[in-house]
Amino acid sequence: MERYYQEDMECASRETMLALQNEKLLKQVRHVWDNVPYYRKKMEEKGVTPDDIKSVDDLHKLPFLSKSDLRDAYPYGLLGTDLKECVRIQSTSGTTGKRVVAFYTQEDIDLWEDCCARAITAAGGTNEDVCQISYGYGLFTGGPGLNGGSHKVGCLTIPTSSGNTDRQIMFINDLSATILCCTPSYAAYLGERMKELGLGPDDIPLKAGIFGAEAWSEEMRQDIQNTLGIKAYDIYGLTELSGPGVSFECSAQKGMHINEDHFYPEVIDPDTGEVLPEGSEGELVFTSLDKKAFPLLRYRTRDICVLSREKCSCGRTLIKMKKPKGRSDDMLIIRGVNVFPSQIETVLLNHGYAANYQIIVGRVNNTDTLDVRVEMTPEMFTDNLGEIEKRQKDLVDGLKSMLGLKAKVTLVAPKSITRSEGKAVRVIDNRKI
Ligand code: DLL
Repeated sequence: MERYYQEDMECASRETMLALQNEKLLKQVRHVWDNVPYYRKKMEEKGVTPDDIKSVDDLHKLPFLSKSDLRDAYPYGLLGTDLKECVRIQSTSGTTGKRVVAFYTQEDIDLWEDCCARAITAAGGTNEDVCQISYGYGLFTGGPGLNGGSHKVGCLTIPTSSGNTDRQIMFINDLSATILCCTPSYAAYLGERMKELGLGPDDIPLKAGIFGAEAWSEEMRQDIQNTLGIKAYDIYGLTELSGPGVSFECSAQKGMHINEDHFYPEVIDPDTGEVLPEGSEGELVFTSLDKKAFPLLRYRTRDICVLSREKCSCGRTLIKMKKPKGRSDDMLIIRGVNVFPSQIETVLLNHGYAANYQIIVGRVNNTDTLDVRVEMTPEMFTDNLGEIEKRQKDLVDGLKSMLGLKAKVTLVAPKSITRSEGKAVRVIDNRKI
């Protein structure tokens, strides 16, 4: 039986949801106009006032916000309340430029944790479960967000944070953890380590995993499910909008339901900004409908995705997004061809490899080069050169048919690629260095 955390919202009729979204949007636009001079100026430049926005159909009139706006407005420029009403900040890892700092009032945290509680409940979680949270705690939103959701559901919560893999495994077994929350790459690593310790899927008490924060392929899901003997659910979110729980997967495991009573989604053409019809692939844009401290309108995520209102077997009516293909800024352009790391991952896993790989891009004599280093699994490990060459050629062919590009493939020994405890870094683009 499917369980819901907030059934009235998760299964609302289309009319109820739309009426709520319209009501919240009008209030939110007024709130931003009155309290966020940075965005008000953008609206004025576009010649829009709150009176022009009567429903979500008018959203396209509003200006976009992008990561560069967040950097320009750092740290307080997009704050929608007095600082004394805020109780927390969280922040992105910010590999380039300034970090994004997001602010929360107590109510903002409350609705964020509700979103995470919906995700945990959709993965089968109840107050009888033990939920181990191996996302990082601290400025990263993964640990704190799911921790709050787990409390709301009433699970016994184990806040291990990431790292110290053998201790993670000890807690899972000693305290009979039934739900594991971490990045998919860390889940794969935990599975690998358990295997080394002689633990098979039937020896582990886990029944479900809630994995997100990075793009992962359907093939990787199968792999993790088999190794850990669990059902693996996807979860999506970003710091700018609160953190994990913007959308979450249900028992159907076919895309994530967006918590659209809080986050209104659009898909746009990333080049022209034009809003695309449902079912088209494009850049996801979100409007936070009720966050007060950091109320972003039409925020461009750079995630490439497809929305769908197809009826879902779980009974939820919340709109769904397909697995994001990756970020537009993760997309590599190699010899003029668009390549997402997730496409390479699909080929590798379809050929029996695990998701331990590195993509190295370079340029020689003005031509881009694509090198894929992938680990052999312990079962396929061999020093028979003929065998290795045959395997490499199979992968070159597989990548050619997926990408339309010739790549160089190098098979490396098991465990020679560094494991990640958080978001995996898979691409090294030497053209940028
Ligand atoms: O990664 C929040 C989060 C924590 C989500 C835990 C899920 C679980 P940021 O560090 O701000 O926030 O990174 C956000 O990560 O724009 C996507 O590009 C990517 N991302 C997040 N979830 C998924 C997912 C957290 N399920 C950025 N699939 C987003 C693919 C994801 N990409």
